[in-house]
Amino acid sequence: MLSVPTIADQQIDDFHRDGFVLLPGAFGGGEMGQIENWTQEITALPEESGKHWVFHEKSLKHHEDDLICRIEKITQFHDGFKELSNVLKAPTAQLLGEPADLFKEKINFKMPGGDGFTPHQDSQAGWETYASYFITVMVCIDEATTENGCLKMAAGHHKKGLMREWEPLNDRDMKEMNFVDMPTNTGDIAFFDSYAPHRSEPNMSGRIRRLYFATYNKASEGSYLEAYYADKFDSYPPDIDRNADKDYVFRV
Ligand SMILES: O=C(O)CCC(=O)C(=O)O
Repeated sequence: MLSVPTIADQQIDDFHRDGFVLLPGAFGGGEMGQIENWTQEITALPEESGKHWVFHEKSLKHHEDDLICRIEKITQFHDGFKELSNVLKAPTAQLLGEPADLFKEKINFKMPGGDGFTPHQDSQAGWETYASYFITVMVCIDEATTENGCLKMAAGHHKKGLMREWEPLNDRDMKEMNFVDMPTNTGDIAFFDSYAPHRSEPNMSGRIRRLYFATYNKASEGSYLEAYYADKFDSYPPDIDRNADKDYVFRV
């Protein structure tokens, strides 16, 4: 059984001031051993239509190499990740001020040669079609460093709200922003809101960087996980369900 992380009052204040907060060592070694095993299990499952969603990318180090970059829609197919996404609800509810409902979840693999993420606010990816506000919890599976592409956060700019939908941040948006590396160790967790600007660099090191992300909305606004993935299936399905004649564009 995983423990349920708790956010201290000072950390709640920090979250509201900065748009994000880091809880070092929220999960212990034994718990992270389990999460590591679960990650290996989900990675080893065959890619089948109608199951968890697997996405690939081409390595930036060796162009022919095919890398898994992301696995999404996991909890329905893995009891361990179901437990993890459940225990993260309580601390997220502390920040939301009410119960949390799971909206989406994924593991970003960022293997050696894996690409980074352009600066964005998560709600720019059309999330406000479903609910007004979201909090994402990041669980650090592998140590994330400057070298292997840890998250970089710009504190305080979440207060400006949503800048623009379906487009990442541009130079004008970022004029006043200072993106600072948020290196994390295995077992650290971080919470960030859907307006908190963030980015990350490609992983040109030799060390894998897997981070699990679970996103929640206020339960009073409804349950959207099924609707979100049904809509996303039409615009950006997992690789196994792609039509070779169609162009799929990752926008945010
Ligand atoms: O995995 C990362 O480095 C960043 C993830 C991210 O920003 C996202 O998935 O929206």
